[in-house]
Amino acid sequence: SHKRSAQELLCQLKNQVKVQTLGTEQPPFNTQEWATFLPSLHLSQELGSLKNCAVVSSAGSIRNSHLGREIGGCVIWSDSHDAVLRFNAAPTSKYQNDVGKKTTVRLINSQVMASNKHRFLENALFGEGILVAWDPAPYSSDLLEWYKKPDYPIFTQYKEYRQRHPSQPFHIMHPAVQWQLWEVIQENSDEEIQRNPPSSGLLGSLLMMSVCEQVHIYEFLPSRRQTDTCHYFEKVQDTACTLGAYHPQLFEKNLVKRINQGSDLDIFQLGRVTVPGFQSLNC
Ligand code: NCC
Repeated sequence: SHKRSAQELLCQLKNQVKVQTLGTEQPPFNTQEWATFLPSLHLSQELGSLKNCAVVSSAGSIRNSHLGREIGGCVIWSDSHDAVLRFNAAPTSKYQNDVGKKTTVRLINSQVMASNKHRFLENALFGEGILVAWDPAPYSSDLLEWYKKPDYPIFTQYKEYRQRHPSQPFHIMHPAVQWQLWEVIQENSDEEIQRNPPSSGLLGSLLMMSVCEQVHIYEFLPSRRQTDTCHYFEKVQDTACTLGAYHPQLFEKNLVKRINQGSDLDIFQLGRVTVPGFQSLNC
């Protein structure tokens, strides 16, 4: 079969993956109750249109990268990115030298929202920026089916959080996004991949590509600092963190490698991938 070029792949992503958050248009969310919880603005409206954005993976290999200044967000540093996206419970405090300071968007999976470990409802770490939650919904993306039986209790936790922190913007990603993205990964892989949703890393990258002119993705493709340490903020060692067990991470990373517009040296030295935002593409 024809192997798509970088431009073709980018256009396929732009046209096949509609990055959207839940609104009150569709059942079961078209109720009075949900209208009080779900934000009135969609995420793209809330973020507006951004120029340079950064996506910061949680990989252990970002440790000692000194990428903090480049990623930005500190008053005494120049702000090289207009928006920074981080994942799950990844902290900035104590790691600013390597991961930067500000958090504009935090993408969290429903497991994080439900686990006791992260104390999601109280932990101040989740208080900065716009929250976006997702849950591994059934492949059908049928909203009712998902609503009755989410993988983790995303809806109860979401409501509880909104009640406690009513002024913080908080969106839920539409489950169709993960499966549209999964289809693109599968269509561009030689092997049959497991039918599990892509990792937060790829979902977050797509999210930023849908609102930014250009996106830098840090330490998603491993640099020369590659390590078995899962996260930059924990001591846990696990090779599956980088190449994946549940998520089709190997295939995700191959896809990102193919759309990278930066050099291989940037990946090797900085752990940096550069991709255009959808608005910068002519397709
Ligand atoms: O580890 P996690 O991911 O929170 O990492 C966020 C994203 O960073 C990229 N990453 C991370 C570590 C690593 N060594 N290499 C990487 O490239 C990945 O792109 C990853 O998506 C997730 O995707 O949501 C995930 O969440 C964790 C876990 O639920 C949370 O950290 C909360 O504890 C999952 N781990 C487990 O279930 C044990 C992980 O599989 C995926």
